[in-house]
Amino acid sequence: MKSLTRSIFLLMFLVFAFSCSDDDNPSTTENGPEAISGSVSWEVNNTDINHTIAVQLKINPTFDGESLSNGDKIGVFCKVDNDYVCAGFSVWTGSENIAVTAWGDDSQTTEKDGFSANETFVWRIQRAADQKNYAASVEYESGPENFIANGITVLKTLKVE
Ligand SMILES: [Ca+2]
Repeated sequence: MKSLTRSIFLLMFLVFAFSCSDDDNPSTTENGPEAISGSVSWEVNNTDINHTIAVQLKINPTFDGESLSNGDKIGVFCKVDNDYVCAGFSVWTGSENIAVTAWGDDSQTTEKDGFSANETFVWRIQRAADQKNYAASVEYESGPENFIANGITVLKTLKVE
């Protein structure tokens, strides 16, 4: 009789332990990258001022630890009023080096249509799979880390996490 009671306790413990680990799984998923809410425009104004940023195949950009997919967009955004506007992007192929052309503000137009001198690059990714947009973080290998006319920069890392 004693061993039966002990078995029941053991069984209850196991059921409890398993239900706890089940509860843990969804929260692990929730801790993955969070998409930017609302619509994000990837329309770009091609002005005559630009800064080139190389994204080499060897740096292996990642989304939640997995390599980016063919068709994912990698873009740089500049600040206009209280919003971020795309000022250059390139499509990742997964098989070659790419370069993102960041466009500068055209001083001949009154509106802000690109990066100001020394403005910080804000990086975003759009996944080809579901068209969702995510904030990305980068590290720089060489070159200026802010916008400068005719600048050339090489990325060291690019990830969404
Ligand atoms: Ca302008």
